[in-house]
Amino acid sequence: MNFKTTLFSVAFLSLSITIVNAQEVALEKTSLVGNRIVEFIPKGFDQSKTPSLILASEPKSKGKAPANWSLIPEFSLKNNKATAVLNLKGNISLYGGGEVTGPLLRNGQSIKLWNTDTGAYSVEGGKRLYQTHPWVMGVREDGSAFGIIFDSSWKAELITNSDQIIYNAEGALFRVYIIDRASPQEVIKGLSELTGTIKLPARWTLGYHQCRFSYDSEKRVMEIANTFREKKIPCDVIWMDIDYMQGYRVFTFDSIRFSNPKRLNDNLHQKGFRAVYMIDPGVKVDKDYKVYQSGSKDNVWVMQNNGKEYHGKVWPGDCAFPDFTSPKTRTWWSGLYKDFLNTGIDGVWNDMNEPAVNDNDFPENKRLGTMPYETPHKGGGNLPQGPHLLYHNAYGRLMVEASYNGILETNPEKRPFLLTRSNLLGGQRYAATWTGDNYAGWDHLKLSVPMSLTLGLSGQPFNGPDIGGFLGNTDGDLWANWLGFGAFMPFARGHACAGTNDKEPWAFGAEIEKTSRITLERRYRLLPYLYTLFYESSKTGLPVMAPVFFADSKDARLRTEEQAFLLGENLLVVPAFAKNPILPTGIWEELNLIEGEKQDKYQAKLSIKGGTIIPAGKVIQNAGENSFDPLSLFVCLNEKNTAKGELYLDAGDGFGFEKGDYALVTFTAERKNEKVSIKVAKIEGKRNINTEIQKINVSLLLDGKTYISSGTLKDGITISLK
Ligand code: NBV
Repeated sequence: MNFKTTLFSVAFLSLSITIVNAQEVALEKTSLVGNRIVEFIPKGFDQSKTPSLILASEPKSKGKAPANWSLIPEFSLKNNKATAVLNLKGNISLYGGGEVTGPLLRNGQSIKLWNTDTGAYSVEGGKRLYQTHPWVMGVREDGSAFGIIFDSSWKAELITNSDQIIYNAEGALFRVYIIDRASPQEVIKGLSELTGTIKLPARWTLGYHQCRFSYDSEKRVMEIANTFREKKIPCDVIWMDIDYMQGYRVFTFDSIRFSNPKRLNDNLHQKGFRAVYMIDPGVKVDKDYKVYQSGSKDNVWVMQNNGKEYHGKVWPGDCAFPDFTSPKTRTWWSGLYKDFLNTGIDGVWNDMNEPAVNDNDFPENKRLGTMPYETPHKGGGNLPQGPHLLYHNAYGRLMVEASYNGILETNPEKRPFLLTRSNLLGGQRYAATWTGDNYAGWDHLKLSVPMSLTLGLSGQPFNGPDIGGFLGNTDGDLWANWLGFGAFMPFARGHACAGTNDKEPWAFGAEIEKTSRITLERRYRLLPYLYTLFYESSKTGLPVMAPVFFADSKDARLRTEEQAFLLGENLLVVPAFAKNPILPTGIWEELNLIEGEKQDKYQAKLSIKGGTIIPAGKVIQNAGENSFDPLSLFVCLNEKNTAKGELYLDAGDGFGFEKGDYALVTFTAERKNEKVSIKVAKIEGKRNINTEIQKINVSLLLDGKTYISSGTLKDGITISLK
């Protein structure tokens, strides 16, 4: 045999082995578990090998799958690794996959599901990010849609070809859920019926957030806070990144630079700010450090197969890692928040929880950036013992469950605010998120729109990018452009990496400062609308920031639009950078909120959809101030000369709303001849809002003109068009 034939036969042999090894796996059970939601269980599926870390609760069978159900996954196994394939018929637009780089439309894409610290999204060409969302939604030509959940946290690859969705897991068989409904919106609702929704966040979390790695002393934090107030630039939150800690030890404060966190937090509160502090999972291995001592005593650490603690390097040097798969560990972790939060901390930021480990001193072929795959996790409760390969993608999700519980237990009268870098589909139940370490460049500015949209289409509405770009220096032009539309994203936070230039709204000179003020004033005027959207999202799972095709899922033109976006379904946002955006048809009227915005080249263009009413407040400096003095309603009539809109309001924090202390007000408008009357059609909830909303100003936007009038909740408002 000459050399050539040997090579050929080796290649042939491995090819035939591949084919022989892949075994088809039949379906064991198919059942209806919700309104047009079908569960598929392959033969041999074993929950002790693939537990569900995604679903909010165990689905209950409601009978057989509909006889004409057409979407049926095919399972196979190769070397004990499971694959599921969904064959697609027709022309389908694919979306989802959670946190991804690349286009909004996912046809012809593939991603790796292995949560990774990926500065500038550079690892594997951006195919592998910080989070795992084994979820794809397909929209058919007729506007109907379906979605598929691969209920697994094993390391995996998700391929979205136009004719096939393929999920290759590096682990055991898993269950699949398919939702098939009349529209993408109904499919997203189905996703949240299975995986849960966000909890209604406190109102202050919807304000502007200012962050930097790091404002490194109490003095600097107060300088930043005071500057916002002096310059009258609205802001609600200042963030404390890792440098507030004592030698990067979590749950400690630097004894010199942050010697009195209570004083700092009190001072921030006095000025109408909230304080959010970072907590990482790695706990410094230090026998004199209380957290390490108590964790060791309670046996909470991830241990290696050889019985020794697993140690990995992170900011503080060698760290031990809580094994969050164990309920006992999660309880221990929750308990750490009490003293910490009692210094007056309002919110928590969990970072590095992929978990990221710095193994740069390892030889290149041994670097994993996290724990070795075979590292065992204890499990407990519903979770079996299992290797890191199974639990890695759930590490951040289990951490935020423990953090969330600790925050709530410490302050049961407040709504927890938690931001996480890593998560798993379903983890929106515990934490908001941001899109990790982007960089200050035009490509990442533009990418931030499809990234946020895709997270929203994957069950996580409360998300946003580091506005301005985290890595690298930012110039005024980039900053103002980014803030110009970033201010309309659900989570709006400016952030900056250590060693980069100042990136606060005033850091780029007077012109950009003015622009930034206008932008943030626009966001703050829209807080009543935004808060209403978050309320709706907490009920339905619908995205706060939605793709333009949500305006008409039958309109094929809109399927690729990823510059413009919708806030809710009634407000269209076209960023200043957008070139030839593809916009929905029908009546849309331009909405202007702040004087000077129209002449400002950095501001996104806002338009209201015909048939809708958008509630707005006045310009305030933080979300705690009275916004409804007066309440503004922007009205845009449809072809039938009517309009409708909702306003949700409550105490802004706490859980009184669950007992009825809220008001969901429905406004309607109707034109008869030359008169348009606007009235309250319905108020749901027990909150008395007559003192909160005394006066209402209405702006009717009609054919490019604005008609103004005012009135009260009780009497309504009439506008004469003459
Ligand atoms: O804690 C520092 C940073 C943080 O500012 C950033 O937002 C995280 O994504 N963190 C990552 C650690 C490493 C940054 C190079």
